[in-house]
Amino acid sequence: MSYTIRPQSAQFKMGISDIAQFETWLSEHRDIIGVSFVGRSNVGKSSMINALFGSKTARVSKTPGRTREINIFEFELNLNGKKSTLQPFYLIDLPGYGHAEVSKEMSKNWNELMGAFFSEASEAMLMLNLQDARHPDQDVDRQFYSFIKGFARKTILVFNKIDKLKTQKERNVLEKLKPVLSKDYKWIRQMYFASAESKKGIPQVEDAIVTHILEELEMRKIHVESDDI
Ligand SMILES: Nc1nc2c(ncn2[C@@H]2O[C@H](COP(=O)(O)OP(=O)(O)O)[C@@H](O)[C@H]2O)c(=O)[nH]1
Ligand SMILES: [Mg+2]
Repeated sequence: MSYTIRPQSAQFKMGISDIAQFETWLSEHRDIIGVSFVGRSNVGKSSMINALFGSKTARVSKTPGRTREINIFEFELNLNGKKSTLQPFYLIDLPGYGHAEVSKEMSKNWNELMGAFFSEASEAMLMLNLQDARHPDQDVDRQFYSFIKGFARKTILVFNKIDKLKTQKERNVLEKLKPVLSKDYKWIRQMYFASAESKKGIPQVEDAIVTHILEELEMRKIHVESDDI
């Protein structure tokens, strides 16, 4: 018995950049279960979403920082390769941070949208934070962590683009960073190494998302095939 993300099941619902519209949406979706993606712009959020949910789910941009909207999708799970009877779940692609050359207006909008998300979104939304394996733990990553510090959301950290790590030395840097980040940021539950391009580590990240969903369902006493937990 095993659940997986149902490939190509993610349906785009809407893109929101207006704070009032987003707050309304959040208030109407207090109990949703799913996963939200956040990270520095160009870190590979859209590519990772496509690797996990099926190609063409999210737009992969060549121009960094083009995604200024919150993009909301619904997706389904498979059970043993067939569409499960479980409800749809939510996938939220949050606007990236750390993009140079943003206007004051844009960064104000980012702050409002993200502030609303972290304070009002359902607790059952797992946060998947991406960092660049070759350029981890940047100032902007740390700034983002201080921004979300008070919210202590369930988070997994994925170091993407590991295909770009060529030397043992580069790998060691990451291995050494893991305990430092765990200590500094208690809300990070697990860390993964992955590549949206080579697909290495993607099944492990998928497992983490599915496990999170099944735990949330169990807590709500919704029947899931129990071998899986
Ligand atoms: N080598 C490599 N490149 C990647 C990987 N993931 C994304 N990219 C590239 O990084 C750039 C930004 O990716 P995108 O998914 O648009 O990033 P986003 O801004 O975080 O959504 C694109 O040129 C991708 O092809 C990866 O795992 N390995
Ligand atoms: Mg993107």
